[in-house]
Amino acid sequence: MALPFTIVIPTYNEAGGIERLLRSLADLFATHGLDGEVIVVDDNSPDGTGAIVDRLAAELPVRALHRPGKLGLSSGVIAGWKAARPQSQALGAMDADFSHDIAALPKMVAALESGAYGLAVGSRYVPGGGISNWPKRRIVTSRVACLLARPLSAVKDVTSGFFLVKRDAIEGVELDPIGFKIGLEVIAKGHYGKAVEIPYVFTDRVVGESKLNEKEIVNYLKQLGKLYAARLLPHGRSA
Ligand SMILES: Nc1nc2c(ncn2[C@@H]2O[C@H](COP(=O)(O)OP(=O)(O)O)[C@@H](O)[C@H]2O)c(=O)[nH]1
Ligand SMILES: [Mg+2]
Repeated sequence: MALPFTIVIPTYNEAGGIERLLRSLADLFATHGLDGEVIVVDDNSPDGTGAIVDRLAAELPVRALHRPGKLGLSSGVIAGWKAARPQSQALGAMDADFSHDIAALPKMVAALESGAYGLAVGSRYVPGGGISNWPKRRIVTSRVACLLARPLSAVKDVTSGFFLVKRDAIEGVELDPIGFKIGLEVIAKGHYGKAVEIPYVFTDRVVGESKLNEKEIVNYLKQLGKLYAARLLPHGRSA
């Protein structure tokens, strides 16, 4: 039997592509016999993304969670997981802009289903993975970001926003809702046993705009500081 899972897509101004993505996911679930639920967490996008998802909820395995304003990517994913249907045994995240190749998703589900892994990470940085059209500046930023987190995990693509984790691996784990990198929180703090990286080629968005800005880079450094402090300071203390 297929492993029931919930995948959360945080959105802010993704009206240009969200319908195509949700239809593609529904087709993928049907083709591969996946028992997936999609929750779109929309932060009152001025471009009407939330209303598009509400309309599609009548015909696709998707529902929208509406928040009153732009509250951040990671906190959106966590809010979506809290709203996941009870039968979902795995929780995941992906972006709304087609950067994450949905063809990797059935492999991620299969990895968890096999029982060998508690976490499957869509990865740009293992053989077969890559980045197709990012500007050099973004590639360097991403590489440095991963390097800075190296001591925290053996996972190569530690800043990936595309992953699926067993629900019980993060139950009771305090995930910091700061910034963009919810994947790093899960990778650094989850009790998932073994992780596997599933290669995919990241493709930069062709519709809409990136929401990554300097503030999110500072948030990432703060997040790293907290994770290192939690590892290095005596038990029970944090920075
Ligand atoms: N709900 C919500 N989603 C967000 C927020 N910031 C970014 N996102 C979504 O998070 C995903 C990744 O953002 P994106 O701008 O593509 O970042 P990039 O790929 O690093 O350039 C997209 O689906 C965005 O719409 C936010 O504050 N709230
Ligand atoms: Mg993007």
